[in-house]
Amino acid sequence: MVKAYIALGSNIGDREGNLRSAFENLEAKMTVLKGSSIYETKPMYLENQEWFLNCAVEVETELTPRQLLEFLKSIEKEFGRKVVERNGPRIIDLDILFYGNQIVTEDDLKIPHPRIQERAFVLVPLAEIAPQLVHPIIQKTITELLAELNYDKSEIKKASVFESP
Ligand code: PH2
Ligand code: MG
Ligand code: MG
Repeated sequence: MVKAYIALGSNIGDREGNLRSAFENLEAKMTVLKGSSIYETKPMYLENQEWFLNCAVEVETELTPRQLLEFLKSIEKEFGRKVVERNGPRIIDLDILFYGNQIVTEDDLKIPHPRIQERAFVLVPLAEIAPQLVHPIIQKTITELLAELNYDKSEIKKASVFESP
């Protein structure tokens, strides 16, 4: 069993409903140990789109990184997610952040997720559930990464809280 962290995001339709039902879908194949609050966040990179809801979960899984990726993709597909513009609007986005301490560098699968350290919409929820987690490449904790990131606090607003799993 490996502890993994997954980021969830949605900015189309019933955003909160999408996150909650993705959360339930995850539980079909793994144990969700912790869920962060849900945050409403300003879109990064491509700014001309709706604000996102984002959260992060800690899971325990027997799936390999590849199997986990395929499972997350299958959930995204079930939601009817189309192949969309890079960084553009999405019904649901499920990204692997960490998979234990493992480092994976394949063309279509990079773990840790390469942009964790620049994304407040990932670090803020993650800091709630795993403040002392050490990034296996950068060798800093989530708390440290968040402290080093310059971001506008008004662009990350706490929206609601998952019921504890
Ligand atoms: N996801 C992106 C690009 N930009 N911005 C926010 N606030 N939240 C996201 O989940 C997000 C984003 C690509 O997946
Ligand atoms: Mg993403
Ligand atoms: Mg993605």
